Order: sequence, then C-alpha cells, then structure tokens
Amino acid sequence: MSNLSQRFSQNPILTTSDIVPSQKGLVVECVLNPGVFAHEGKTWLIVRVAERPEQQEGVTSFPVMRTDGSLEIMSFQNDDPELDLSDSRYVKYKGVTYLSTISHLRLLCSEDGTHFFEPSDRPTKIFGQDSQESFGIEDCRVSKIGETYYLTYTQVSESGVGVGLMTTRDWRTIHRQGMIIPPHNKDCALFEEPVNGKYYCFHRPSGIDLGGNFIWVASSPDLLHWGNHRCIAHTREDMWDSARVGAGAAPIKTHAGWLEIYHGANADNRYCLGALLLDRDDPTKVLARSEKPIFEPTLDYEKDGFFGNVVFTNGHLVDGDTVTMYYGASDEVICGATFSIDAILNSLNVYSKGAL
Ligand code: MAN
Repeated sequence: MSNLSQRFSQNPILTTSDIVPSQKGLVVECVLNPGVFAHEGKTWLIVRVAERPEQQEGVTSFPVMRTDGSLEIMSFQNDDPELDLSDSRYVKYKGVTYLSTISHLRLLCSEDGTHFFEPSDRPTKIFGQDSQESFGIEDCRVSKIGETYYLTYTQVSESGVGVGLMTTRDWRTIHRQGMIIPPHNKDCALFEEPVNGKYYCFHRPSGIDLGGNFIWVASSPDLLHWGNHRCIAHTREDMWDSARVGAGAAPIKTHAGWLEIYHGANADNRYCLGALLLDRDDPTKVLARSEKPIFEPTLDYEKDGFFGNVVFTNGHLVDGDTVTMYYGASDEVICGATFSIDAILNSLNVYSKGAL
C-alpha cells in the first residue's frame, strides 16, 4: 500500500444523516462524489445525493422522474424470478436496467474545508430536468475557466448515460447547455485552460464488443463541440485497473506536465485511484502512469457501505504542492485526503512512447 496520502482525521466528513431529503417520502441513501471549487474565499462542494423511498420488506422500490418533473415510484417483488438485484446500484427487470436510487446535485459550502452546510442565500438543489435525466444526474466536475464555472455531469435515463454541461458565474443562476457528449459516456473533466489555443477534456466512452472502458481526450474551440478524440489510457489486464478507468477532476498543471488523478476498477468492482501524466503541450501524449494505486479502499468506511470497496474522486483543490482531494467512500459517504503533488509525480512509472 502506498503512503502518499493523508486522510482527514474527521473522515467521513459528510454522511447521509447530514443531508435533508429533497422531498417527503424519500430517504437519503448516499451522499457521494463531490465536485469541488473555491469561491468567495470558501470551499464548496457540489455533492451527489442519491435517494429512494424507504424499502418495505420483500419489495424493491425506486423513483423515476416523469416528464413533468414529478417522481413515479416503481416497485418489484423481490421474489420475482425476473428481478436481478445482484449489484446494489442497479435494479434489472426483464432485461431492462434501472438505477436503484435517483440522484440530484446539492451545493454545500465551508469555511474550514471539513464542516459543510447548505448556504441559505442561494439555490442549493439541482435536479434532473428532462427526459435525458429521468434517472437522475450524477458526479459533477467543476472547472473554472476565466470567470465562468463549467459543470460537467452524468445524465442518466432509459436512453443511456451521457455528459451534460451547465455553466455559472455566481452560483445563483445556472445555465443548462445540454448534452455535450452522447451515450455511453461519463467521467468528463475539462482542462481549466486552453492548450495551444484549444480547449481539452477527458471523457470515458464504453466500447461494447470491441474496445472497453477507456479514458479519451478530446479538444474543442468553444467547450460545447468536441472533436479530435484520442484514446489515452486502456484498462490493464491483471492489474488494479483491469475493468474500467475514468478521469477524476480537472487535471493539475505541473512542471512535468498535466497530472490527472483517475479511478480504476478491477473485475470485482474494487475502485482505487491512480495517476496519469500528460505532455504539457500535447495532452494526448501519456508520459507516465501509476503502476500501483496511489489510494485504495482500506478503512471500514471505504470497504463497507452502499457499494463497498470504492474510493472515487471527481473534485479537489490545489495549493502549491498540496492537493486536497474529496472523495466518495463505498458510494455512501464523503471523505477528504491530502497528497503531495511531487510525491505523486515521483511515484509514477515513466512510459515508453506510445504505450496505452
Ligand atoms: C461508477 C460511477 C460512480 C460510482 C462508481 C462506483 O463508475 O457511476 O458514480 O461511484 O461507479 O460505484
């Protein structure tokens, strides 16, 4: 186990009991995977809140959003042979996949980076809005480009999983920009400055028969229209990131290149974090990558929970050599940890040219 990080002594800093349900009849099952940003001298999280009705004995029920924005509760008897509940994140029935909870985004702020509350002076809840978000919205990344905050997030519906974009300057009025990358795609993080005059992002399409769950880079003239897609990181057989990989938050610009903390999962759905280093002038070139995870689920709150053995990050703050990373643990609670950027860079395995 690597010793690169220092977990907050207050972990977990947010649990489901800290979050008030968005409406009567719903229970908060998970508060997880926060986007992170600094604004007006404070630390802010835009967390994912996953809810469903209280579960009754022998029955599985979960909400789906109707076109008018109200929730419909779907229910299935647990002994129905057509029902598959083998993964707590999903409900599969007669070959159709639903999510077991519906997620919205919630804005929280803090003076000290560990005690978070919903500010009373601005809107704090962002819900799925149309038929492309009827199963909810998830895992928001926040990138500040100029004076504007860009929020990339996962839009989930029966039509698939895609990347949505919202923008705001003041966190009072939020502008929806629609789906910028179509299904199946998620884990989109925008670079916070252009490289050679073009904007860049990471994204994660999923190959079905050919390919896999790999990290790609794309570029754009305007942050809305993305092209020139290049695959930069494959999963690696028999390693900690053998089944899926996906980008975390906006990459960190270092003297050595763009440093990206990413998640990787193996076939047992154990989610760890590692890092990639990309060329400063050409982010499609991978210079180095973690051989071993830089962060693993080892403590009780990371091993046991709504979906255990998961550490997942999509937000951090950078101050000099220190990255303060916020992460979801076991898909149920939010925690924090700090890393030294130099220590991460020194831990990477330098890549021979062209390796994926
Ligand atoms: C997926 C994502 C995350 C989640 C992990 C672990 O990759 O959708 O939201 O935290 O799985 O369950």
